[in-house]
Amino acid sequence: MEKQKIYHQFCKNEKQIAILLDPDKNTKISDLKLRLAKAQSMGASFIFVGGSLIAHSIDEFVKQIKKITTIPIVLFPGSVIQISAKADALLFLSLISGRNADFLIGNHVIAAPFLKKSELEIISTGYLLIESGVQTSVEYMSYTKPIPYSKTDIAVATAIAGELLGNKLIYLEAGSGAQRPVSFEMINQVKKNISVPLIVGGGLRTKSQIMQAFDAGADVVVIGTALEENIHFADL
Ligand code: 1GP
Repeated sequence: MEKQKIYHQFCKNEKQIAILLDPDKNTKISDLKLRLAKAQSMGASFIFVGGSLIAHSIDEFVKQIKKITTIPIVLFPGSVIQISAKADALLFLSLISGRNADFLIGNHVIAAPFLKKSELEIISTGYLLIESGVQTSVEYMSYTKPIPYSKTDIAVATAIAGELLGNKLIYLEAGSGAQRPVSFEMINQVKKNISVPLIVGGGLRTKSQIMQAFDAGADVVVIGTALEENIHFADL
């Protein structure tokens, strides 16, 4: 595969959509086909694959997706067992809003020998969890505290630190199914202070929220729950 092909796609100077598919929530092939058809019609640039638990094989899931669509598959792993060499790329997430060493470097060390041998494109990503009203799976599973909703200055400083440490993407995450998405003020301020692409996800449920996130400075928005709940969501 062309070197850094997927990363170059992230860096395109245009607003892009990623559809998040959880292997455990897309067990029926008919649902998966519907969601991928929707992803295609929305013009999604990426299919993110990941979740908090793992009841189904990631390898099989990636293979199924590949049979249905040519949209690039980017792993968004909740843990080291959510890695498949059959995907196109992997977000090598470092949970830099937290202070749990396992999610900053520990899991990365465990996965590194496998990743080095694989042909996966590895994209270093600074992952910031932002408080969103209720405790989310990411917060619970990672044993980390999110950045408070209104503490824009802390989010900005964290994102800058991530970029200075070499992160190639910054991801502002409210958590899957979040009650409220990351504030548009926070998106705006983080975007102004970094030069790498900015991904925003968690709790984006309406077309207007997506547009506002784009207007505030998100380069890529991630949609998971909204599409799981309503296949007719946001005819973009
Ligand atoms: C979660 O950002 C993603 O990691 C998507 O969140 O499921 O709320 O769309 P939703």
